[in-house]
Order: sequence, then C-alpha cells, then structure tokens
Amino acid sequence: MPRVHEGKLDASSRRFAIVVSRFNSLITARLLDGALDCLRRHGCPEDNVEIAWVPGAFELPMTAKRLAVTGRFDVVICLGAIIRSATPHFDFVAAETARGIASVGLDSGVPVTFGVITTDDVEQAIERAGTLSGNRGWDAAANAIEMANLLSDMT
Ligand code: INI
Repeated sequence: MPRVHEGKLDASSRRFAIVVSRFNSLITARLLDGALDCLRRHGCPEDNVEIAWVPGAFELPMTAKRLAVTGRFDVVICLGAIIRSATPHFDFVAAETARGIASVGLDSGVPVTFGVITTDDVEQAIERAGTLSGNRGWDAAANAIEMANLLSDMT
C-alpha cells in the first residue's frame, strides 16, 4: 500500500500569518474577510492569527519572509489586488509579487499561499472578492490550512 500524504482541512492547532496589501483596499479588505471566515470555520482560534498590512502587493514578499522566519507560524497567507487599469506597471508589479512570494516559500520552508488577484479592471476584481467568482482570500486560506497540515505530516 502506498503511503499517501494529504493535508486535512483542520485549522484548530495551526498558526497563521496573513499579509494584506492596503492598495485597492476596497478589494483586499474583502479578501481578508474571506480568509478570516475560512480559518474560523475550520476551527482556527482567533489568537492563532496575526495580520500585517503592507502598502502594496510589491511589499508582500518581504513582509511574508519576515513573518515566515520568526518560526511562529505554520503558514503565511498573502492577499493583494493588482488591477491593470490602475497601473501602467501592472506587469512588473504582478510578476515581481508572484516571483517573490514563491521564493519566500521555497527559501524559508514555510508554506506561503497566493491570494493575490490580478485582473484587467475593478469589476473583475470585485467578482473574485466575494461576489460572482467566489472569494480568493477564502481560497488562499483553505489552501494554507491544507499545506500547513500536509507539510507537518511529512516531517
Ligand atoms: N500595488 C497593488 O497592490 N496593486 C496595484 O494595482 C498597484 N498598482 O496599481 O500600481 C500597486 N502598486 C504599488 C506597489 O505594490 C508598491 O506598493 C509601490 O510601488 C511601492 O513600493
């Protein structure tokens, strides 16, 4: 029989850091609401969550790394909204944010989930922040719970 690793969706004994971008806060505040709702509904005590606000998505990786290396968290959740119509340097900000967040997870060994939405316009962002297409913050938190349990099961 193969030994199968699969992260449970139980957040009751895990510690979570959430880094959230203030840029486009109309959207990111909804992503944060979704993430907190998901953690709570999967049994996470409020005291097991710390939240750090950063100016924009570009600052997410640096802050996620600082939190990851403290050893206080099983997983870091990054939340942001990068909207093409709002910036001529959308591609640069989006690419560096994604690359940076991936590096934090690989370099620190602490899983980091990607709850950054990248859209062409505000309407698409609203759709992904708790309306037509669900809530990417909620999804990033669910993935964080799964990854925290999966990696802990492998040690
Ligand atoms: N930051 C975002 O989170 N979303 C954006 O859409 C965005 N735009 O439009 O430029 C954005 N820019 C700010 C950037 O993330 C940094 O905070 C800023 O460049 C300072 O380093």
